[in-house]
Amino acid sequence: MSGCVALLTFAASFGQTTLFTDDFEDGDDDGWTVTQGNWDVIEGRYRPVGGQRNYSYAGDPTWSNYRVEVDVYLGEPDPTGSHWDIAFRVDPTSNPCVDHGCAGRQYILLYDPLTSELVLRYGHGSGTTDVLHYPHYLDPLREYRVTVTVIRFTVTVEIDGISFSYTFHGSDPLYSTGVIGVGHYREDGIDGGAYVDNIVVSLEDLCERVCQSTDTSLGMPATIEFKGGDGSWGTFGAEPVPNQFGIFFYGSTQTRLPFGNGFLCTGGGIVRALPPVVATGNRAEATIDLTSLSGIRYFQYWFRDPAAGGAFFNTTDALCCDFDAGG
Ligand SMILES: [Ca+2]
Ligand SMILES: [Ca+2]
Repeated sequence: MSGCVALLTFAASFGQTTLFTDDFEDGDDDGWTVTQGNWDVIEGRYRPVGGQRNYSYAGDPTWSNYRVEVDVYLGEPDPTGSHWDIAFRVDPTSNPCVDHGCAGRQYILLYDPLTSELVLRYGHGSGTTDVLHYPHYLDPLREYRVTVTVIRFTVTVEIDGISFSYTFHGSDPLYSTGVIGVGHYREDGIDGGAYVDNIVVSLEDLCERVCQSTDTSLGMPATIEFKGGDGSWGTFGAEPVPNQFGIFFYGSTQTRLPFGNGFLCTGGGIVRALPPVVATGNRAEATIDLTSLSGIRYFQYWFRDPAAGGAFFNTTDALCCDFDAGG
């Protein structure tokens, strides 16, 4: 959740955007790619069918900050070893799978009934590494609603009334985008009745729209967008804007002062993202280094608009981005 406080909001904030849902009630698994074992849709649920290892993924590899909610039914545990996995920011080209020695590049949440632990793990091309063991017993033969939220490099897990977080950093691989996956492992290879269902993936906005903009020479106000990225970089866009040059900039406070033909929405030690950009097709775009930013920043775009007369320049509205969100 963003910590932005919209002091001067004129445009509506973004709502929750659903990226993907599947309740399997249509009886098929269209949109899923199985990389290990077999999965079947049985009685409106997605089930690993036999075998020791089962893995399947779905989604768009450009997904960055998102929340995955899924019903997980824990089947009969295998006394010799079993776990289910929810994977996220999975690189679908890395042959993701459920094994310890899996080469897939991905983040994984799993439950291990032998140790009664929830485990946060990553796969990195030559195996997997556990970064967090969270002791918590889950009853078998029960369905749980699992929520995994990944914003920047912070993962927050909610299940069974508990919640914990971990921030990937330092020597961890930093995967900024990727699809979701589901996995199941049973040493004995018997069908233990496990399944997943009611999967919802929703966009977690790092930024909220604030302040306002005025009509340009194109006859409508220009807006700024956060188009994706993670903790270390972000791509910002502005449209529709005249095909002139402009500069994205940001500051730590929100203002609303007359500025050119529009408003200055950003204050507090303004930083210009150089070099300036030139809009084409009435769109401007820039990738900005966010590495050193923490807390809240307000982003806006300044652009020349000679055809409009007046001050010959204007601005977009602003985005309030919370770089501590999820932390
Ligand atoms: Ca389907
Ligand atoms: Ca269902």
